[in-house]
Order: sequence, then C-alpha cells, then structure tokens
Amino acid sequence: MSIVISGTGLYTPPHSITNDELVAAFNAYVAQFNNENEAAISAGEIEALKPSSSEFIEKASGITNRYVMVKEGILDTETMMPLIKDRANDEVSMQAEMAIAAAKQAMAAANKTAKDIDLIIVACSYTQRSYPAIAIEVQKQLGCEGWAFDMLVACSSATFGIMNASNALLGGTAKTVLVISPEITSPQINYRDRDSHFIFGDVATAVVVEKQETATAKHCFKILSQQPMTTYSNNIRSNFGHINRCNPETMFDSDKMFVQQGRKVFKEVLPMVYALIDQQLKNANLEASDLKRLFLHQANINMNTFIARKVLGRDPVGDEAPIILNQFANTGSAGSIIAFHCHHDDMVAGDKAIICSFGAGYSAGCLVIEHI
Ligand code: CO8
Repeated sequence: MSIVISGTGLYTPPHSITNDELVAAFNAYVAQFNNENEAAISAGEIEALKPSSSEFIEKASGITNRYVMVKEGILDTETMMPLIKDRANDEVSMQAEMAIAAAKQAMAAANKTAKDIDLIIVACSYTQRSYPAIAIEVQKQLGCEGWAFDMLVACSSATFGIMNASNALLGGTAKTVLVISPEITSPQINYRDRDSHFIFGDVATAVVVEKQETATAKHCFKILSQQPMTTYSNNIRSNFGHINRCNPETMFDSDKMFVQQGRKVFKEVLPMVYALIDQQLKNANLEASDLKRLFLHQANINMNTFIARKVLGRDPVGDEAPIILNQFANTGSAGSIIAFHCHHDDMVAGDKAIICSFGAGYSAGCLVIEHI
C-alpha cells in the first residue's frame, strides 16, 4: 500500500515585523536599560547591554521579516511580548483558528471534505493549553468524525506528524489524515535577548495524508521512505511548563522562554541531518542527483546552504532548496512545509524531493517523496 501527501495549506498571520522595526525596539530597550543602570555599569557591577543590528540578523540568519498573530506589545520597551487577550471557553481558540484556516486550504487542494477526514494530528512546538487537545477542538469546528490528538516534537513535529499519519493509514486506524502545524512562537521569544529576539515567527501549515488509492488531487506525492530520529541535547531548551507556577520565585525567569547555544546547535545538528538524509536516499535507492528539490527546515540560511551543498555536492541552483525564512523567519516545525507548499506547483510525475526537519530535542525527520 502506498501513502501520499495530497494537499497543503498555509495560513499567514495578519501582522508583520521587519528587522528594522524589531531592532529599533530592542535598541530602545538597551538604551533605557543602560541609562537606568549607568552607575552599576560604571562601577563594573553589571555589564552594559549591546545593541542589535539588522545587518547582523540578515547575514547570520537570512531573516528579514516575520509574521505574528498579535503585534501589540512586542515593540513596546515596557512589555516586549505580544499582549494576547484570553478568549472565552465557548470561543474558538487562537491556535485552533489558525489551524482551521490552513486545514481548509489543504483539504481543498486534496479534494477532501470534512466527512473524508477521520484523524487530525496537531503537530507543533507548543499547544496553548494542555486539554482538551487543540486537535479535538479543530475536529469539532471542521465537523469531522474519528479521532484527533496533539503532539509536540519542537521543529520536527510536522515531519513526525506526517510519519504518524502514514503509520495510522498503514495500520488501518485512519483513512484520511490532516496533519496541522499551528506554530504560535511569539509568546516564547525573549524579545530582550540580543541572541534570539529575531529568530521566530508565527504561522500555520497543514497537509492531507491518505492512501494512493483514494487520492484524486492534481499534486500527490508518494512517501518513498521516512525516518524520524532523536538524540538528547540541552542546547535548545525551554523550561516552560505546567509546573512553573509551583515556584513563584522563578516562574517568570528567562529560562522559561526559548534559549539556545546557536553555534553548538549549528555544529552538532548539521552532521546528524546530513547522515539522516544520506541514509534515507540509500533506503529509497536514490542518488542526490535524482532529487528535484530539497524542502529543508528553515532555521538559518547558512545551515540550509551547507546541508544542500553537502547533499548535492555543489551549490543549489534556482529553487532546488527553496528558502522561505527571509519572509517568515524560523516558524518551528512549519518551515519545511511552507517551503513545500510554496514550491511544488511546477513539479510533475516522477519528480522526487525530500522534506527534512531538524531542531530541539535534538530531533530530525526525513521524508523522501515522489510526485505520482
Ligand atoms: N546583533 C548584532 N550582533 C549580534 C547579535 C545581534 N542581534 N547577536 C549576536 N551578535 C554578535 C555576538 O555577540 C557575536 O559577537 P562576538 O563575535 O564579538 O562575540 C557575533 O555577533 C556572532 O554571534 P554568534 O556566534 O552567536 O552568531 P552566529 O553566526 O552563530 O548566528 C544564530 C547566530 C543565527 C542564532 C546561529 O547560531 C544559528 O542560527 N544557529 C542554528 C540554530 C538553530 O538552528 N536552532 C534551531 C532552533 S529552532 C528549534 O529547535 C525549534 C524550537 C521550538 C520553537 C521555538 C519557538 C520560540
């Protein structure tokens, strides 16, 4: 039995923030902090904060813009976080709203209606509450039957979600699956941290996964090979969780937001990802030259260029390894799916590609796909 990805969807949040806007707010905060702490800084008791720069951000990461669900508060030096209002329990939650918008596009692309979907997996880096699952809320709002669950594997959530979908189809517990990645990253960004204030953006993606025999879409991609992998590392970490409130002294400390050792991540993750891709190509009896496209996780342009070069043995040309992070920034698990969504329309029967994620955990996931 063959499993295919038969539709994709992308929801782009309503607000954008350019590097210049973000840097202006950060530098205003730095000036304010250094001014207020002038005496302690002069006495050598604390270090002066250093300013950020748009040039550094673009050169080090490739990011020029990001989208957010709520912009209010992020650029205000007093708050420096999105001020997101609570919604009543009988209103659709923000994360479900984003998920539904992306899911509807994916279902339309796959020629599916709610009655076809019998499993929904919400796979992303954070869910905005523990229960009821966001996926079950989406199931109700879309009017689907069957079952639904949430799963978190940071940046590899979407690829792991597709693999879970594939396994459910092969195991006979589902007939058509929606894998949705509504990534609300902005509340977890420390907008006062020079090293990471620019990295992430909000977005939602969705894909439909089904058996080849039921697929009718124009663009269907058979999964030729799939492999998830994990290996423990503290180099990308957030200590945010439901236990935080039990220690009021530390519950708002900066370790409750995204923290990373970017250089170490760079060095340790690259060989891991290359080895995984190499193995998956071997499993599918393919050479790198057989690949039309590399849909890579979008964390850093230098990382993507390095991986593409290592896999292809040369620089990628044209949109062989599409980059979307300039516009969207790092969107957690959604990045490789955005690249796939935006750059598969010209693909035809026989064209092959990989979808590859990598990130916190560490985690990595690689799917080898072929247009049928
Ligand atoms: N402006 C100006 N200068 C800066 C800034 C800034 N904003 N930040 C740092 N610098 C300076 C540093 O101080 C340093 O100066 P010096 O050389 O004098 O010490 C210099 O610039 C170089 O700093 P770095 O070595 O840190 O810079 P890098 O070239 O390594 O770039 C990156 C930093 C962009 C962070 C890079 O290391 C990177 O992208 N690494 C890969 C990280 C990665 O892929 N992480 C994956 C995270 S995503 C994930 O797993 C998902 C988690 C779940 C989602 C979370 C949602 C919130």
